[in-house]
Amino acid sequence: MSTRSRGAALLAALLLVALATAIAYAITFDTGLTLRRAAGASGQDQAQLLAGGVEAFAADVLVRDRPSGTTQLSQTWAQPLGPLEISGDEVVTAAMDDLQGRFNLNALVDAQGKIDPFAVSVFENLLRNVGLETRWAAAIADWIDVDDQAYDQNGAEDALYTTLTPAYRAANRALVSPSELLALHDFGIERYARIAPYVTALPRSVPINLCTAAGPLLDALTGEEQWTRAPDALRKNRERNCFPTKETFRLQFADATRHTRIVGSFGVAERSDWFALRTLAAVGSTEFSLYSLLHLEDRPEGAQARVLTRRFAE
Ligand SMILES: [Ca+2]
Ligand SMILES: [Ca+2]
Repeated sequence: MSTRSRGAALLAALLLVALATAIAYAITFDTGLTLRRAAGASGQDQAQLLAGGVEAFAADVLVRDRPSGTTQLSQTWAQPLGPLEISGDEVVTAAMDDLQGRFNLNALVDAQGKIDPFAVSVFENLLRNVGLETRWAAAIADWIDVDDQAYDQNGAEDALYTTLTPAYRAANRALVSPSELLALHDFGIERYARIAPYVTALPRSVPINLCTAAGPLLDALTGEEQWTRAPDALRKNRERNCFPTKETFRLQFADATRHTRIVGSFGVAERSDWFALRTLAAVGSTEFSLYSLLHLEDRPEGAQARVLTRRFAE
């Protein structure tokens, strides 16, 4: 064999080895990926099942708390669950929120879809109490109200939104989610994060539960500054019972007219039908988070908690 052909044979052998290595690597890599994918999918399924179990458990807790007649923070539903280790690498964490302890943005308009100026003034108080500018109250009211006329100099309708890039239009209907606040021009995620724990988007006529209403909301209603800076005092009053009861709340008003307007614009209650459940289920390194909107209904056969909406994040 000439030097030349020996060289060619060596090169061919080296090429074959290189190819074989590449193929072997590709096979190993693909098998590894397939295995990981399979493990991920089964972990995901398991995590979803766990979250579904927690949801059923939460619904049951709500039904069990129902006969007490009030919905208050000392009850079982209000106690956060976990982190709870189910077995080895399965962990769940969950917490339930009473949505009637929040300001219902859909109450900014009346039954005809017209802005309720008193409700706007209460929302301005709430914005102020959480450290935001009061001007956003008019903007969100215009977003919801049926007409196309700006409420005041702080209002915003299509005349503004259609000039933006990209252009869009006001919803002019009840909110489906409080996250629609992010549609307001320049509102931004930071303001949203600050107001989000205090607002909700429920049917307009759902009343505020005084026993679970946050301090800044109670203060927004009374027009005073009693609880915003004293959350511990409010918590203490709620350790065992509903506080304030409808009667205690009424007595807080020096001006009875304001109390009547609160009842007229929002309605007040000592129990709730609307709850949000947040569940995080982890199986190994796979996580699954579930948001469930629960509605408690009284039926002839007893109370029942129905899931109206579910949102997932993996
Ligand atoms: Ca409008
Ligand atoms: Ca308007």
